[in-house]
Amino acid sequence: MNMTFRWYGRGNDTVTLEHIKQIPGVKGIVWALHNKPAGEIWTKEEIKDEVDYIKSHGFHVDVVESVNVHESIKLGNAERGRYIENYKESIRNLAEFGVKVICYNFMPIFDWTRTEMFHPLEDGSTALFFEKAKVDNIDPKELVREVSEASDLTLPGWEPEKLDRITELFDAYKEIDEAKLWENLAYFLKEIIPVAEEAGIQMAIHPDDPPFSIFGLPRIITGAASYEKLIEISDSPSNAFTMCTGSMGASPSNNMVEIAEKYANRSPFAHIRNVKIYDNGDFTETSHYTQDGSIDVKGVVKALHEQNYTGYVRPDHGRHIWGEVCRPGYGLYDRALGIMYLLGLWDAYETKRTEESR
Ligand code: DNO
Repeated sequence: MNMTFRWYGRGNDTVTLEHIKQIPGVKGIVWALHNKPAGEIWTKEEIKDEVDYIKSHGFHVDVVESVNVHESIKLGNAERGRYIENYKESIRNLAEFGVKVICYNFMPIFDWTRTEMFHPLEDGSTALFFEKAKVDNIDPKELVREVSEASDLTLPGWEPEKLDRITELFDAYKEIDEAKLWENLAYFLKEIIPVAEEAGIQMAIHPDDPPFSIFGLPRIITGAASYEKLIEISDSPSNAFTMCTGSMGASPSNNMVEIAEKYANRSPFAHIRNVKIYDNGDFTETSHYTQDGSIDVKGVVKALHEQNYTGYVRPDHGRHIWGEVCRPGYGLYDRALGIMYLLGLWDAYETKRTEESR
Protein backbone atom coordinates (compact mmCIF):
# COMPACT_ATOMS: atom_id res chain seq x y z
CA MET A 1 0.00 0.00 0.00
CA ASN A 2 1.55 3.23 -1.19
CA MET A 3 -0.14 6.00 0.79
CA THR A 4 -0.97 9.24 -1.00
CA PHE A 5 -2.96 12.41 -0.41
CA ARG A 6 -4.98 14.43 -2.91
CA TRP A 7 -3.98 18.06 -3.18
CA TYR A 8 -5.53 20.81 -5.28
CA GLY A 9 -2.42 22.86 -5.92
CA ARG A 10 -0.82 26.13 -4.85
CA GLY A 11 -3.34 28.86 -4.21
CA ASN A 12 -6.18 26.45 -4.84
CA ASP A 13 -6.24 24.48 -1.59
CA THR A 14 -6.41 25.39 2.08
CA VAL A 15 -4.04 22.49 2.73
CA THR A 16 -0.32 22.92 2.00
CA LEU A 17 2.38 20.37 1.25
CA GLU A 18 4.00 21.36 4.54
CA HIS A 19 0.83 20.22 6.30
CA ILE A 20 0.71 16.96 4.39
CA LYS A 21 4.34 16.30 5.25
CA GLN A 22 3.30 16.00 8.91
CA ILE A 23 0.86 13.16 8.27
CA PRO A 24 2.73 9.90 8.95
CA GLY A 25 3.23 7.53 6.05
CA VAL A 26 2.32 9.71 3.08
CA LYS A 27 4.62 9.03 0.15
CA GLY A 28 2.99 10.77 -2.76
CA ILE A 29 0.73 13.60 -3.81
CA VAL A 30 -2.24 12.89 -6.04
CA TRP A 31 -2.21 15.98 -8.21
CA ALA A 32 -3.61 17.62 -11.32
CA LEU A 33 -3.50 20.84 -13.26
CA HIS A 34 -6.73 21.89 -11.68
CA ASN A 35 -7.28 24.99 -13.74
CA LYS A 36 -6.94 23.21 -17.04
CA PRO A 37 -10.22 23.00 -18.94
CA ALA A 38 -11.20 19.49 -20.03
CA GLY A 39 -9.92 18.72 -23.49
CA GLU A 40 -6.81 20.90 -23.49
CA ILE A 41 -3.29 19.52 -23.73
CA TRP A 42 -1.28 19.41 -20.50
CA THR A 43 1.98 20.93 -21.68
CA LYS A 44 5.40 19.77 -20.57
CA GLU A 45 6.19 23.18 -19.06
CA GLU A 46 3.07 23.20 -16.93
CA ILE A 47 3.62 19.62 -15.83
CA LYS A 48 7.26 20.26 -14.97
CA ASP A 49 6.41 23.28 -12.86
CA GLU A 50 3.92 21.36 -10.73
CA VAL A 51 5.99 18.19 -10.53
CA ASP A 52 9.12 20.07 -9.45
CA TYR A 53 7.23 21.84 -6.71
CA ILE A 54 5.72 18.63 -5.34
CA LYS A 55 8.98 16.70 -5.56
CA SER A 56 10.86 19.49 -3.79
CA HIS A 57 8.77 18.56 -0.75
CA GLY A 58 9.90 14.95 -0.94
CA PHE A 59 6.74 13.45 -2.41
CA HIS A 60 6.33 11.30 -5.51
CA VAL A 61 4.03 12.42 -8.32
CA ASP A 62 3.09 8.98 -9.68
CA VAL A 63 -0.67 9.53 -9.65
CA VAL A 64 -2.70 12.18 -11.46
CA GLU A 65 -6.38 12.70 -10.69
CA SER A 66 -7.90 13.59 -13.05
CA VAL A 67 -7.22 14.22 -16.66
CA ASN A 68 -10.83 15.05 -17.44
CA VAL A 69 -12.49 13.72 -20.55
CA HIS A 70 -14.09 16.32 -22.81
CA GLU A 71 -17.86 16.10 -23.14
CA SER A 72 -17.50 15.60 -26.94
CA ILE A 73 -15.75 12.29 -26.31
CA LYS A 74 -18.53 11.10 -24.02
CA LEU A 75 -21.11 12.26 -26.54
CA GLY A 76 -19.16 10.75 -29.41
CA ASN A 77 -19.76 13.80 -31.58
CA ALA A 78 -17.85 15.14 -34.58
CA GLU A 79 -15.31 17.01 -32.47
CA ARG A 80 -14.14 14.03 -30.45
CA GLY A 81 -11.18 13.25 -32.73
CA ARG A 82 -9.42 16.46 -31.86
CA TYR A 83 -9.97 16.00 -28.13
CA ILE A 84 -8.79 12.39 -28.21
CA GLU A 85 -5.58 13.51 -29.91
CA ASN A 86 -5.10 16.12 -27.19
CA TYR A 87 -5.70 13.47 -24.55
CA LYS A 88 -3.03 11.23 -26.08
CA GLU A 89 -0.60 14.12 -26.02
CA SER A 90 -1.29 14.72 -22.33
CA ILE A 91 -0.67 11.02 -21.60
CA ARG A 92 2.68 11.13 -23.37
CA ASN A 93 3.69 14.36 -21.66
CA LEU A 94 2.78 13.05 -18.22
CA ALA A 95 4.76 9.86 -18.82
CA GLU A 96 7.86 11.92 -19.47
CA PHE A 97 7.68 13.19 -15.91
CA GLY A 98 7.31 9.75 -14.36
CA VAL A 99 3.54 9.58 -13.94
CA LYS A 100 2.35 5.98 -13.64
CA VAL A 101 -1.40 6.20 -13.11
CA ILE A 102 -4.00 8.55 -14.57
CA CYS A 103 -7.38 8.53 -12.89
CA TYR A 104 -10.33 9.70 -14.99
CA ASN A 105 -14.07 9.23 -15.17
CA PHE A 106 -16.72 8.89 -17.84
CA MET A 107 -19.71 10.48 -16.13
CA PRO A 108 -21.94 12.61 -18.36
CA ILE A 109 -22.01 16.30 -17.41
CA PHE A 110 -21.62 15.84 -13.65
CA ASP A 111 -18.75 14.42 -11.65
CA TRP A 112 -19.61 13.39 -8.09
CA THR A 113 -22.96 14.79 -7.06
CA ARG A 114 -24.29 15.68 -3.64
CA THR A 115 -27.23 17.73 -2.42
CA GLU A 116 -25.49 19.19 0.60
CA MET A 117 -21.85 20.00 1.27
CA PHE A 118 -22.09 20.67 5.00
CA HIS A 119 -24.68 18.29 6.39
CA PRO A 120 -24.58 18.15 10.20
CA LEU A 121 -23.62 14.82 11.76
CA GLU A 122 -24.46 13.75 15.29
CA ASP A 123 -20.89 14.25 16.47
CA GLY A 124 -21.01 17.97 15.65
CA SER A 125 -19.03 17.79 12.43
CA THR A 126 -20.43 18.23 8.92
CA ALA A 127 -20.08 16.07 5.83
CA LEU A 128 -21.22 15.68 2.24
CA PHE A 129 -24.75 14.37 1.88
CA PHE A 130 -26.88 12.91 -0.92
CA GLU A 131 -30.65 13.19 -0.69
CA LYS A 132 -32.12 10.92 -3.31
CA ALA A 133 -35.64 12.37 -3.42
CA LYS A 134 -34.20 15.83 -3.92
CA VAL A 135 -32.09 14.77 -6.89
CA ASP A 136 -35.10 12.93 -8.30
CA ASN A 137 -37.20 16.07 -8.17
CA ILE A 138 -34.99 19.09 -8.63
CA ASP A 139 -33.96 20.82 -11.84
CA PRO A 140 -30.20 20.12 -12.08
CA LYS A 141 -29.48 23.77 -12.76
CA GLU A 142 -31.18 24.68 -9.50
CA LEU A 143 -29.14 22.13 -7.57
CA VAL A 144 -25.88 23.36 -8.99
CA ARG A 145 -26.77 26.92 -8.06
CA GLU A 146 -27.79 25.95 -4.52
CA VAL A 147 -24.72 23.87 -3.86
CA SER A 148 -22.30 26.42 -5.30
CA GLU A 149 -23.83 29.18 -3.22
CA ALA A 150 -23.52 27.13 -0.06
CA SER A 151 -19.89 26.25 -0.61
CA ASP A 152 -18.45 29.10 -2.64
CA LEU A 153 -17.38 26.48 -5.11
CA THR A 154 -18.90 24.95 -8.18
CA LEU A 155 -19.63 21.25 -8.15
CA PRO A 156 -16.76 19.25 -9.60
CA GLY A 157 -17.01 19.11 -13.34
CA TRP A 158 -19.12 22.24 -13.20
CA GLU A 159 -17.09 24.91 -14.79
CA PRO A 160 -19.14 28.13 -14.97
CA GLU A 161 -19.33 27.91 -18.76
CA LYS A 162 -21.01 24.52 -18.43
CA LEU A 163 -23.77 26.08 -16.40
CA ASP A 164 -24.54 28.41 -19.30
CA ARG A 165 -24.66 25.42 -21.63
CA ILE A 166 -26.69 23.11 -19.43
CA THR A 167 -29.82 23.04 -21.60
CA GLU A 168 -27.74 22.39 -24.68
CA LEU A 169 -25.80 19.62 -22.92
CA PHE A 170 -28.91 17.92 -21.65
CA ASP A 171 -30.37 18.10 -25.16
CA ALA A 172 -27.25 16.48 -26.59
CA TYR A 173 -27.50 13.64 -24.06
CA LYS A 174 -31.09 12.89 -25.10
CA GLU A 175 -29.58 10.73 -27.84
CA ILE A 176 -27.23 8.91 -25.48
CA ASP A 177 -28.43 5.89 -23.58
CA GLU A 178 -26.25 3.46 -21.64
CA ALA A 179 -25.44 1.36 -24.69
CA LYS A 180 -24.35 4.41 -26.66
CA LEU A 181 -22.23 5.70 -23.76
CA TRP A 182 -20.50 2.30 -23.56
CA GLU A 183 -19.85 2.50 -27.27
CA ASN A 184 -18.28 5.92 -26.88
CA LEU A 185 -16.16 4.74 -23.96
CA ALA A 186 -15.00 1.72 -25.96
CA TYR A 187 -14.06 3.99 -28.87
CA PHE A 188 -12.06 6.25 -26.53
CA LEU A 189 -10.30 3.29 -24.90
CA LYS A 190 -9.35 1.69 -28.22
CA GLU A 191 -7.70 4.97 -29.12
CA ILE A 192 -5.89 5.77 -25.89
CA ILE A 193 -4.95 2.40 -24.37
CA PRO A 194 -2.21 1.67 -26.94
CA VAL A 195 -0.73 5.11 -26.24
CA ALA A 196 -0.89 4.48 -22.49
CA GLU A 197 0.76 1.08 -22.95
CA GLU A 198 3.61 2.60 -24.86
CA ALA A 199 3.98 5.35 -22.26
CA GLY A 200 3.95 2.89 -19.35
CA ILE A 201 0.83 4.46 -17.87
CA GLN A 202 -2.23 2.81 -16.37
CA MET A 203 -5.52 4.54 -17.12
CA ALA A 204 -7.62 3.98 -14.01
CA ILE A 205 -11.29 4.72 -14.54
CA HIS A 206 -13.16 6.05 -11.51
CA PRO A 207 -16.63 4.69 -10.77
CA ASP A 208 -19.67 6.90 -11.13
CA ASP A 209 -20.62 8.68 -7.96
CA PRO A 210 -23.31 7.89 -7.03
CA PRO A 211 -23.30 4.66 -9.02
CA PHE A 212 -26.74 5.07 -10.59
CA SER A 213 -28.43 7.33 -13.10
CA ILE A 214 -29.21 10.87 -11.99
CA PHE A 215 -31.25 13.50 -13.84
CA GLY A 216 -32.06 10.87 -16.46
CA LEU A 217 -28.41 10.78 -17.59
CA PRO A 218 -26.82 7.40 -18.23
CA ARG A 219 -24.16 6.18 -15.80
CA ILE A 220 -22.23 3.04 -16.62
CA ILE A 221 -19.38 2.42 -14.17
CA THR A 222 -21.57 1.22 -11.36
CA GLY A 223 -20.42 -2.19 -10.12
CA ALA A 224 -18.69 -5.49 -10.84
CA ALA A 225 -20.61 -6.02 -14.09
CA SER A 226 -19.15 -2.76 -15.42
CA TYR A 227 -15.66 -4.00 -14.59
CA GLU A 228 -16.30 -7.17 -16.58
CA LYS A 229 -17.42 -5.11 -19.56
CA LEU A 230 -14.32 -2.92 -19.34
CA ILE A 231 -12.09 -5.98 -19.34
CA GLU A 232 -13.95 -7.25 -22.39
CA ILE A 233 -13.22 -4.00 -24.21
CA SER A 234 -9.52 -4.31 -23.44
CA ASP A 235 -7.75 -6.61 -21.04
CA SER A 236 -4.53 -4.62 -21.26
CA PRO A 237 -3.02 -3.82 -17.84
CA SER A 238 -3.18 -0.20 -18.99
CA ASN A 239 -6.96 -0.43 -18.96
CA ALA A 240 -7.30 -0.27 -15.21
CA PHE A 241 -9.62 0.81 -12.39
CA THR A 242 -9.64 3.25 -9.53
CA MET A 243 -11.34 1.32 -6.78
CA CYS A 244 -13.48 3.79 -4.84
CA THR A 245 -15.22 2.24 -1.86
CA GLY A 246 -17.38 5.27 -1.18
CA SER A 247 -18.56 5.80 -4.74
CA MET A 248 -19.28 2.25 -5.77
CA GLY A 249 -20.23 1.34 -2.22
CA ALA A 250 -23.01 3.96 -2.16
CA SER A 251 -25.14 1.33 -3.83
CA PRO A 252 -26.00 -1.39 -1.29
CA SER A 253 -25.86 -4.00 -4.06
CA ASN A 254 -22.08 -3.55 -4.30
CA ASN A 255 -20.14 -5.55 -1.73
CA MET A 256 -16.86 -3.66 -1.62
CA VAL A 257 -14.95 -6.44 0.13
CA GLU A 258 -15.84 -8.86 -2.67
CA ILE A 259 -14.99 -6.22 -5.26
CA ALA A 260 -11.63 -5.61 -3.57
CA GLU A 261 -10.94 -9.35 -3.49
CA LYS A 262 -11.74 -9.71 -7.14
CA TYR A 263 -10.47 -6.51 -8.73
CA ALA A 264 -7.61 -5.21 -6.59
CA ASN A 265 -5.13 -6.65 -9.07
CA ARG A 266 -6.65 -4.47 -11.78
CA SER A 267 -6.83 -1.39 -9.56
CA PRO A 268 -3.50 0.40 -9.28
CA PHE A 269 -5.24 3.15 -7.30
CA ALA A 270 -7.75 2.95 -4.46
CA HIS A 271 -9.85 5.59 -2.73
CA ILE A 272 -10.87 4.26 0.65
CA ARG A 273 -13.62 5.94 2.63
CA ASN A 274 -16.94 5.22 4.29
CA VAL A 275 -20.55 6.24 3.69
CA LYS A 276 -23.69 5.53 5.65
CA ILE A 277 -26.54 4.46 3.41
CA TYR A 278 -30.18 4.87 4.42
CA ASP A 279 -33.12 2.74 3.30
CA ASN A 280 -34.57 5.54 1.18
CA GLY A 281 -31.41 5.77 -0.94
CA ASP A 282 -29.96 8.80 0.84
CA PHE A 283 -26.40 8.57 2.06
CA THR A 284 -24.09 10.63 4.17
CA GLU A 285 -20.34 10.56 4.28
CA THR A 286 -18.81 9.64 7.60
CA SER A 287 -15.41 9.17 9.16
CA HIS A 288 -13.34 6.36 7.67
CA TYR A 289 -13.93 4.19 10.74
CA THR A 290 -15.77 0.98 9.77
CA GLN A 291 -18.30 1.20 12.58
CA ASP A 292 -19.42 4.69 11.51
CA GLY A 293 -20.78 3.73 8.10
CA SER A 294 -22.09 1.01 5.82
CA ILE A 295 -18.80 0.08 4.15
CA ASP A 296 -16.63 -2.64 5.64
CA VAL A 297 -13.45 -0.56 5.42
CA LYS A 298 -11.48 -3.00 7.55
CA GLY A 299 -12.61 -5.87 5.33
CA VAL A 300 -11.45 -3.94 2.27
CA VAL A 301 -8.02 -3.30 3.78
CA LYS A 302 -7.83 -6.96 4.78
CA ALA A 303 -8.59 -8.00 1.20
CA LEU A 304 -5.86 -5.68 -0.07
CA HIS A 305 -3.40 -6.95 2.51
CA GLU A 306 -4.11 -10.57 1.65
CA GLN A 307 -3.17 -9.77 -1.94
CA ASN A 308 -0.02 -7.90 -0.88
CA TYR A 309 -1.46 -4.82 -2.54
CA THR A 310 1.28 -2.44 -3.65
CA GLY A 311 -1.01 0.07 -5.39
CA TYR A 312 -1.57 3.69 -4.48
CA VAL A 313 -4.13 4.37 -1.79
CA ARG A 314 -5.62 7.61 -0.62
CA PRO A 315 -8.10 8.48 2.05
CA ASP A 316 -11.07 10.08 0.42
CA HIS A 317 -13.62 12.67 1.43
CA GLY A 318 -13.46 13.49 5.08
CA ARG A 319 -15.87 15.22 7.42
CA HIS A 320 -15.25 18.86 8.27
CA ILE A 321 -14.06 18.71 11.87
CA TRP A 322 -12.59 20.95 14.55
CA GLY A 323 -13.88 24.04 12.77
CA GLU A 324 -11.73 23.53 9.72
CA VAL A 325 -12.55 25.74 6.75
CA CYS A 326 -11.72 23.82 3.60
CA ARG A 327 -12.88 22.48 0.27
CA PRO A 328 -15.93 20.31 0.89
CA GLY A 329 -14.69 16.82 1.67
CA TYR A 330 -11.05 17.77 1.26
CA GLY A 331 -9.94 19.12 4.60
CA LEU A 332 -6.70 18.13 6.28
CA TYR A 333 -7.85 16.80 9.62
CA ASP A 334 -10.35 14.07 8.89
CA ARG A 335 -8.41 12.74 5.93
CA ALA A 336 -5.33 12.57 8.16
CA LEU A 337 -7.35 10.58 10.69
CA GLY A 338 -8.45 8.36 7.81
CA ILE A 339 -4.84 7.68 6.89
CA MET A 340 -3.95 6.73 10.43
CA TYR A 341 -6.87 4.29 10.51
CA LEU A 342 -5.89 2.69 7.19
CA LEU A 343 -2.24 2.41 8.18
CA GLY A 344 -3.22 1.03 11.57
CA LEU A 345 -5.34 -1.66 9.99
CA TRP A 346 -2.57 -2.53 7.58
CA ASP A 347 -0.02 -2.85 10.38
CA ALA A 348 -2.36 -5.02 12.40
CA TYR A 349 -2.88 -7.43 9.48
CA GLU A 350 0.85 -7.42 8.91
CA THR A 351 1.56 -8.31 12.54
CA LYS A 352 -1.03 -11.05 12.45
CA ARG A 353 0.58 -12.56 9.38
CA THR A 354 4.05 -12.46 10.91
CA GLU A 355 2.79 -14.13 14.07
CA GLU A 356 0.94 -16.79 12.18
CA SER A 357 3.99 -17.66 10.13
CA ARG A 358 6.12 -18.26 13.21
C1 DNO B 1 -14.36 12.97 -5.70
C2 DNO B 1 -13.44 12.29 -6.58
C3 DNO B 1 -13.87 12.41 -8.02
C4 DNO B 1 -12.78 11.88 -8.90
C5 DNO B 1 -13.10 11.92 -10.34
C6 DNO B 1 -12.08 11.12 -11.10
O1 DNO B 1 -13.96 13.47 -4.72
O2 DNO B 1 -13.20 11.01 -6.20
O3 DNO B 1 -14.12 13.74 -8.30
O4 DNO B 1 -11.64 12.64 -8.74
O5 DNO B 1 -14.35 11.44 -10.59
O6 DNO B 1 -12.14 11.47 -12.42
